[in-house]
Amino acid sequence: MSISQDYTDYIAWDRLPHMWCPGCGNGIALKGLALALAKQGIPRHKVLMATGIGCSGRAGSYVSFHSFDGTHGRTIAFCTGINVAQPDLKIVAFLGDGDCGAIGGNHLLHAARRNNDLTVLEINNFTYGMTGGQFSPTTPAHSFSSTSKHGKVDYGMDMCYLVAEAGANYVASTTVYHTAQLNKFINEAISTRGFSFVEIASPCPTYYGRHNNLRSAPEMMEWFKERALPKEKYDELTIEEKQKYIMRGRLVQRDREDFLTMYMNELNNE
Ligand SMILES: Cc1ncc(C[n+]2csc(CCOP(=O)(O)OP(=O)(O)O)c2C)c(N)n1
Ligand code: SF4
Repeated sequence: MSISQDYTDYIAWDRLPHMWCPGCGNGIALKGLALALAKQGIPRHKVLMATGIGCSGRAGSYVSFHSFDGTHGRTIAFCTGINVAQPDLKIVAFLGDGDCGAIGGNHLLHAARRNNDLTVLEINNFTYGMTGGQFSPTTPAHSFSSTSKHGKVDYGMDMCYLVAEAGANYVASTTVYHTAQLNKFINEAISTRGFSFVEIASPCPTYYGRHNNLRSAPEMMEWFKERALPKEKYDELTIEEKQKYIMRGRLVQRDREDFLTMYMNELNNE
């Protein structure tokens, strides 16, 4: 198979048009991945996109390389198995905040702790898009959703700090408004051996936006522009203030041995 160097080679154009609403951010994140794969010249037969259930999960249908559609919340667990069976594959999980933060949160933490060689792109639209706009673990406190009509009473979870503390080799966060940074972070994540994680704040004007007075895609993009703070500034905020802002920056970049390397070393030392 030939080496692809144009991002368009990684998109399954014959499967378009896509099913995402106008103004949805999933396509921008997907393009960021395609650009990174092209930049690194990774052959299509060496990449696997793993998705779960959700609007973000449809991304696997729009790529021209291997894709795998897992059950809701379990995709990362499947990825850890695929990684040890097919270590030469570049595995990228493209998951919603509900999928990898709620039902799949346990798998996320343990894959980060084990430092399995895979990349997780968390498309954080602050809601369960596919099922009608219920709140998710990343929905900020006081936000409105179809299950918090009077305002959400618990705090949104900081996924990046959790994954970083669990042991991932690479953790970064940005928004689809900040495309240059988004493309750079995805590129760095897929170049990392071990567990890498990029949280990507992404507009869902249909649900999160509609419930929170951000009814159009441009309004949501303005919100990201104003509310996404560089990490140094974000870190100065109180836990209450953080509910109103999004962190933009890289938390971790290290080269701790990944799970499979450690495993093989242990075997060889016996
Ligand atoms: C085991 C299981 N539980 C619940 C569901 C219902 N379900 C489908 S998608 C979804 C949440 C989607 O939200 P998210 O993962 O954030 O993705 P988005 O649609 O926002 O991209 C839920 C709860 C399911 N399909 N399977
Ligand atoms: S419901 Fe939200 S997340 Fe789903 S496709 Fe529409 S805008 Fe995107």
